[in-house]
Amino acid sequence: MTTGKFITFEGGEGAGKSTQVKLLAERLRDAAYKVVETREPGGTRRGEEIREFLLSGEAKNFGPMGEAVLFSAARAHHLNEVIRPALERGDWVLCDRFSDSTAAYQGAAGGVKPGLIRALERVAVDRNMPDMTFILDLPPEVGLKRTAQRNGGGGERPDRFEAMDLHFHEALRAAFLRIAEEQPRRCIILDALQAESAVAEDVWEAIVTG
Ligand code: T5A
Repeated sequence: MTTGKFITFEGGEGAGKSTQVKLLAERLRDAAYKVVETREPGGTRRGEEIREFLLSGEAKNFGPMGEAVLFSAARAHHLNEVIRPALERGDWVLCDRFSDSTAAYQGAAGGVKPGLIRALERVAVDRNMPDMTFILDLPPEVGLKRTAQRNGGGGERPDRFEAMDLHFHEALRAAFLRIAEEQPRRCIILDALQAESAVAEDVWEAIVTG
């Protein structure tokens, strides 16, 4: 593990992506690697503004295609400002969601045609696909329960996508599993029903075995 890698974490709501980004970052730093932790949408000041616009539901009227364009615009900026410079320095980049989320949320579950999703990916991502993607898989009911608990037992309102019905979340799960099946060299499916520490061990094993 001499130079940094670009690692993304994907999956449905509450699958444990943020938790695993943090745990892997700690482990890599303990091993003296430089690590950039980031997320999508977000990662830059402008990206965080687009995040707020999208997750508040204000962009919902643009429809899934308009939202896909906004996610992709934020992604192109994020790649230019944060991800590529970090990789050029030799740092590791751990990103909570990336282009597979657009393919699953706006594409498979949102109804934007695969050709349009691929065209957006070509424009926004080009050859900067992740080296490795962890797909955290679990039944959507479990993930949504975890996010509701984390959001103060229902005190905080669900965001634009958490608020979608179970059918949408089941379509997401199937979409992520399909992506993993289509791109087995890049994607690793993890059982996200396991304890945090067990998921972290699976992540670490995949990292060290390359
Ligand atoms: N989106 C994003 C799109 O529609 N298109 C796109 O292109 C992109 C990039 C982002 C939203 O935007 C959508 C997808 C999303 O809806 P977000 O707030 O970043 O919004 O939402 P998520 O990425 O879904 O993140 P969450 O914070 O909701 O879930 P995580 O990160 O998967 O889960 P995490 O780690 O915060 O854990 C949730 C809770 O579960 C516990 C944690 O302690 C926490 O309380 N937990 C576990 N409990 C039991 N066992 C485990 N193994 C656990 N792991 C974590």
